[in-house]
Amino acid sequence: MAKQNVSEQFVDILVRAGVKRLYGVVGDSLNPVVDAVRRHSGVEWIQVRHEETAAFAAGAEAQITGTLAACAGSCGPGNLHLINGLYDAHRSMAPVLALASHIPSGEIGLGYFQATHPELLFQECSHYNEMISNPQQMPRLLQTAIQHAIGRGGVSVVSMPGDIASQPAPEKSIEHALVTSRPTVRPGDEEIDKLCAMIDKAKRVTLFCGSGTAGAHAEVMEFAERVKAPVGHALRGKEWIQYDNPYDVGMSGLLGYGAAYEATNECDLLILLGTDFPYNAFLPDDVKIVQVDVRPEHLGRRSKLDLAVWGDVRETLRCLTPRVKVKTDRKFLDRMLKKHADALEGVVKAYTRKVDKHVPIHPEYVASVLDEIADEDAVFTVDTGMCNVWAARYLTPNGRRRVIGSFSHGSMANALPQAIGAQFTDRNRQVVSMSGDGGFTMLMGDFLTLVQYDLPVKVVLFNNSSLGMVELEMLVAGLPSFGTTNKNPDFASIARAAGAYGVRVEKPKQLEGALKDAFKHRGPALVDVVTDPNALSIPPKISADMVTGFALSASKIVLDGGVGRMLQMARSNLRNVPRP
Ligand SMILES: Cc1ncc(C[n+]2csc(CCOP(=O)(O)OP(=O)(O)O)c2C)c(N)n1
Ligand SMILES: [Mg+2]
Repeated sequence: MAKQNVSEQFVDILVRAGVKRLYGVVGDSLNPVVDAVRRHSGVEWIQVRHEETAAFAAGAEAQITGTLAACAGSCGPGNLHLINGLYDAHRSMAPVLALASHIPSGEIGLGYFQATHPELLFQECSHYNEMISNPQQMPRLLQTAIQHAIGRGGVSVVSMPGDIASQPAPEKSIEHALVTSRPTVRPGDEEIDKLCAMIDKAKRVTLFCGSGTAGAHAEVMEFAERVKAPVGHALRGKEWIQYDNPYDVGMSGLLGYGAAYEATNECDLLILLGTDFPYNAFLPDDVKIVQVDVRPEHLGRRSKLDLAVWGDVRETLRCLTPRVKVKTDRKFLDRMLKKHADALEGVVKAYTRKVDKHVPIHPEYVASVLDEIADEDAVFTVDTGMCNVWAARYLTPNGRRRVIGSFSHGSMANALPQAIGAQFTDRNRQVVSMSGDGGFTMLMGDFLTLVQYDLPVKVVLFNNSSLGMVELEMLVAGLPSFGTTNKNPDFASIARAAGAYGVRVEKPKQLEGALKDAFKHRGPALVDVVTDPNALSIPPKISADMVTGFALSASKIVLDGGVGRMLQMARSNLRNVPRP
């Protein structure tokens, strides 16, 4: 076999680690690697218009497949543009390998054109961040980077000067065995014993679930049944745990609804399952709390713990469930289920508006129609802003749909680039980008990527000509809104001019048909829905102390809007509850 250069070996190893495509923008220092990609049949170069898109797309791909994805940026500005998307991938624990190509090795530290220090820049958004300054570091350095990204779940950055990338690789590429999946982590016997004893002693157990419950739906349900526990969730746990869940008491947090807050605060033992829920103001400080997490560094960083259990949720529950005593008293569970249904009922009553007639179109109406007509296995990507609220309230999870957002990093403009990454994993799956007008225009250049690759992503634009979420924040803080209006074009015309399908919807009665037509279209499509900027989920009456009060609780009150199909679910769960 002919000797490889460093770039060829780099690409070869990525392919063996399961990477199917490399998202990025070409540039001199990166050219040797891009050339190696061009010559390798196992990997595709995906040309985006902004490197931030590359990183978001790779992060989404990794979140959909659970396997390594990759992106690249050329030296200096090219890799600086990656950063925000990499922060998001890292905080979403998505295994992503980023190649930050670097200025010529002989010029480092001398203020050369486009000089930066990638080893400093990417420090905070990676588990591993090293430079290849000598071909001898290959292939071990890249393998180590890959193991970090997969093993620890997050980003690894490899920076590499262009001149090193074209040098011969010293060792020929051996078939090195790489870790490509994570192990199951079972807690120690002592922890299981202690946890069993605590559960057996407790009278009212509540489970609160995060994204660590992915793949553990059956185990959580079985455990909840055994100990008669209400099950609440954080936003990132919703897609994994809310469906087919007779113990569901809703979501806690700023966008929360239902009785999750009550269930987590009125129990005598709260078990946090795979959640790094950040808002500790919503967690109780006077009940016993146990946290189960596969990442020991997450244990106890949100609340005081009475027991810290290092293990993955599924494995922990598998050990635990047969060992805890069956509880027969459903009083607490039934009371919480009732509270949950009542809470949703109350909200629906307070917010019943003629949304199907309201002009400008109410965004909640858009979200509810979307939920009705989208495929059972659709992927929704959701922009940070009010779209988060609509997605949390109106998208009905079913175990097959996916909902991806920037839920931990909270960046705008995530939805379109994440939709690109999601769609590349499967061109036949419906991918819907729920975009805000602010978010969409921030990385609008990459709408052209949909056209360039004929990706059938459907962009549903919640066009309220406003940075709505921030307007709401200002309202809650008692500030006049300022700097929040967007002067927007007709986005549908822009989409059509770009070569995509584009339609503008201003009347509610056009909405369903327009969405269905766009979904039927085989290529990229944009539905520009002109939504009401004043249609935030504001309760009919806001009292002065709500506005001037603690911002968190005030926003929560303001955000207590519609609840979509959740009410039906809550009602059906109540069927099992005996009437008093
Ligand atoms: C990169 C970035 N800049 C600023 C913010 C602060 N921010 C959060 S939501 C938001 C407004 C989003 O506006 P839009 O996309 O139109 O969505 P809307 O809330 O109007 O539905 C802003 C400015 C952020 N989260 N990320
Ligand atoms: Mg907006």
